[in-house]
Amino acid sequence: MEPEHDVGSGATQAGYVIARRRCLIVSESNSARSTTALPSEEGAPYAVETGPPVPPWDLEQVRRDFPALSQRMHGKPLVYLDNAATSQKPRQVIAAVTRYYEESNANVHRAIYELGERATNAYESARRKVAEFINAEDWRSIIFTRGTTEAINLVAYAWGRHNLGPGDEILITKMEHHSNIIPWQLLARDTGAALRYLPLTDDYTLDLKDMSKYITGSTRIVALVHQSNVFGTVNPVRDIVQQARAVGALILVDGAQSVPHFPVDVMQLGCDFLAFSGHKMLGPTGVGVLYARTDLLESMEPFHGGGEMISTVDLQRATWNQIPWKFEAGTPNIAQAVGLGAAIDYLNQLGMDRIADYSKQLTQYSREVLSQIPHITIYGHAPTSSSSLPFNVEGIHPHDMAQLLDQEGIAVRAGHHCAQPLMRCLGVAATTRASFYFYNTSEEIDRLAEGINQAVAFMGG
Ligand code: 7TS
Repeated sequence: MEPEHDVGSGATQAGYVIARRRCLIVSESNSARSTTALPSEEGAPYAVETGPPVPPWDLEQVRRDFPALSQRMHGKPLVYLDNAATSQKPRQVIAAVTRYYEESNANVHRAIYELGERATNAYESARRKVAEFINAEDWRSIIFTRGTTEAINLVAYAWGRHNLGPGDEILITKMEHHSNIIPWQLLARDTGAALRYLPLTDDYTLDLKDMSKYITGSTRIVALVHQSNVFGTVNPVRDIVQQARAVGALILVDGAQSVPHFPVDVMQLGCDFLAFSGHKMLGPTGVGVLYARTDLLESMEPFHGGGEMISTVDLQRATWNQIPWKFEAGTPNIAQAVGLGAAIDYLNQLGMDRIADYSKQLTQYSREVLSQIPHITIYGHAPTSSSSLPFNVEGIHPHDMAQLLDQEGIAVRAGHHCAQPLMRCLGVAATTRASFYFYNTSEEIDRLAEGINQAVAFMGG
């Protein structure tokens, strides 16, 4: 369905120029730094230079589409900065789900009546929208799952358990979310394959200089995150795809954080699998996507058994439905898929390029503002990183920080962010993380900085 208004109309190009500077973000504590003057590239001190980003759309109008954002928490206007965990939902998505239940609800594919046809059309047209959104060549490449986690498990079970054995290697990275670690640990345990990790550099980007040591003739699959849920770092997937191709390995990309934030084109990436979640890109919970090359899907065994995924069933045997339905056992999340379709319409109206630009500028601005706080450590500083800012303030536990910020109506996440191996690389058990989306404002970032300063004062810093 269409948004109720043109969410992209009246756009002005963001008048925000990122000044040349030495990277402000440190991997060590900022305690030695002046709170008002930061080192410029020439070594002269300067304060925040760039100013707040100008959104390329009418931000107030966009925010009115998100009912949850206009609430108050503890008497203060909500500042929602936990977008890496899940995004808020616009009215257009909520309305699409409601309308589906009011006008089209029936089970899909089997009904020989009009209502059933409506449900099937709504569900299958959402699949086509997803295919177009990530530039998949064939809509049959799109499998609806519950989310990224299920999509990765699908590959580990339906491909991995039938194709790997002792002597084979699975390569992941130290930057992964647990969803892209545990399925491979289980697969390695069950098949005898080895699980290896691409290391990180000192500045917490992927260390690609000895890639040929890690991507070898034994590597059968490389599974890596496109954009880190902790740092927001965007990894150079295309380079890694080329290396993997050279040894005949498959590539799975965890797109849980990338697909919501910038244009992702599977043809351009050249990956074999891409997993992502609807709920992080304005869609409902309970729906996600596995994109996979159709020839791989044809050759793979089913994941779950049950209705919908079969063609014929005998007492001892069965044959499988065509793809993609071979991988969608049972009644699917129909309304949620319809909601995801509406979410894609909304994102397309804004434009994924403009979403990416604004997110980047917002993240840059937050780095500048937060890096002026005494005794703060902001982790990671890859130039490609966006949408996420993990930090700690000396002497304040991240959970205390999140709780104190909550009192100010500011929602951030504290913990290991389901990335314990990465936390170990950082040498910490947890961080506080602010993560942004296109509906966030620079004023909200100013409030975050103010909230952190108040927390420091409260804790006697
Ligand atoms: N991969 C990445 C990179 C993620 O960020 C997440 C969720 C997942 C996989 C799992 O997605 P799901 O929809 O299947 O749960 N990340 C986060 C987070 O950073 N905080 O809460 C969930």
